[in-house]
Amino acid sequence: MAIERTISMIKPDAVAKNVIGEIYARFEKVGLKIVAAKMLHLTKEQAEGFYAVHAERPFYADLVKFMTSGPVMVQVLEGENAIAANRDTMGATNPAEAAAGTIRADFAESIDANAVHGSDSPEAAKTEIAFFFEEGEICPRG
Ligand code: IDP
Repeated sequence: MAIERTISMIKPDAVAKNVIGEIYARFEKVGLKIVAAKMLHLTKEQAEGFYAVHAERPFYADLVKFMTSGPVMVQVLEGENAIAANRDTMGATNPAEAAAGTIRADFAESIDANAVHGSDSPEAAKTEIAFFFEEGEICPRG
């Protein structure tokens, strides 16, 4: 099995709900290790850049507004098949369709305020990690 790194972001709705620790516990339970983390309040430019792939989608403006509405907690997760393991732990984009016991089923409000982001491919993980972290800010834990 491949050891991978991926980006996880706890979105403004979940930070406001004060469930950062509960969400971290879900990662730890499936063997994902947090190897870097920072809290930040995204600027409009950062949110637009991070979600540039969705720029043509009808929900883009609302997504940027939501993502800048409060602080987010961003972390690099490391572990076996980390990208898929994180996506499985998050659950489906729409919390109404998310499997029981997933982060979105338990903490998300709606398809736009859906608690967490996770990279969806190795290419996205690489780009998103570089978007938030310098290599020297990541601490491999073995
Ligand atoms: P993902 O976060 O599960 O990877 P994506 O399709 O990449 O889902 O969409 C990125 C984010 O855009 C979602 O997490 C959600 O916040 C928002 N989004 C996606 N589809 C819709 C929609 O149909 N309406 C409103 N917001 C949406």
